[in-house]
Amino acid sequence: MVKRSQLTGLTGLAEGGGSINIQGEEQKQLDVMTNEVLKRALRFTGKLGVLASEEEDVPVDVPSRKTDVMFDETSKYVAVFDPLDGSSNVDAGIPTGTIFGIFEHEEECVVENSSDMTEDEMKCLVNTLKPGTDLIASGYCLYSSSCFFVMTIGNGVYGFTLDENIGEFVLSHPNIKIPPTSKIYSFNEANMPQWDPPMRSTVEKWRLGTGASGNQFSSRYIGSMVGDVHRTLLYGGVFGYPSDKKNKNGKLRLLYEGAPMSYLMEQAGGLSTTGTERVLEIVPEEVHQRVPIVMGSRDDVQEIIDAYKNA
Ligand code: FBP
Repeated sequence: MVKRSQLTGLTGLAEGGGSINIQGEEQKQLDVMTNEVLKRALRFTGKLGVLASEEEDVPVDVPSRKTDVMFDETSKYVAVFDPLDGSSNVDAGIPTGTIFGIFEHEEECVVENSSDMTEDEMKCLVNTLKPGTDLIASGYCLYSSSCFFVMTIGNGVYGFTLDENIGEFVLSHPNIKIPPTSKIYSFNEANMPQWDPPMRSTVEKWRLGTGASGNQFSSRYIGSMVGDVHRTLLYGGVFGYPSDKKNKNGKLRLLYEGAPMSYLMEQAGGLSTTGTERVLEIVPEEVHQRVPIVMGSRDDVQEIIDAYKNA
């Protein structure tokens, strides 16, 4: 759909710009369509209890019907996803992607329901607001020069490339390990003057080659998290959207962007921090909460952590 969007008129804003998601963002047609496709595909598995998406206001209960072909009484899961990350770039043909995370679904989760939500809605929420350390799988699909599928089920990170001739994702990057140090940083530098001093001073040192590794860093930034994380995993580097005076919690969403990508990064031997906290240990309070993120090559991210500690 993404590749043919220019030909099928699936470009531009949904409902001519009238469709706004709970975060106040104008939804692209492709945001809405990709969300629908993922919801249907996941529901069809018969294994899903709840799903939470960037494009859904609240977590959605997915009661699978006994008639569902693959209905399965036993193992149930919770899926959290960003159906089309970087969608602000999609009409210009710049890489975008889908990010997902999978948790166990606790059918019998106990809820103190002090809100006006129904019992079921509350159960959905409780089943969804879990820290990244509870993830059992995560990954992304990158829609770019090639279509890449990169995932972990907690035993290393594996990358596949779509072979459109056979319609299969073929293992092309077994056991991805991110280099411990690097020469690439990837941030929206326009926000740099607003960054916390430890963050700003470390990146300034990297520019001058006076940081801990002595490496002279270069800058790469696509503006699509999936694209920037994919390059960072393969080449090494530090990507992020740190806290700044304007956005105390940065821009990226913890549940379906930060945690799934941090799980991948740690499984590949990298680190992911807010500057002061391990992203995977943060327990979400809201489905769409944002979190400052700095992730990538272990020694370089550690330099940021140390800068915050010393500050
Ligand atoms: P969505 O497109 O899913 O809302 O994601 C947010 C995002 O586009 C990330 O992919 C990217 O890293 C970041 O925002 C870019 O933000 P900015 O344009 O402020 O640099």
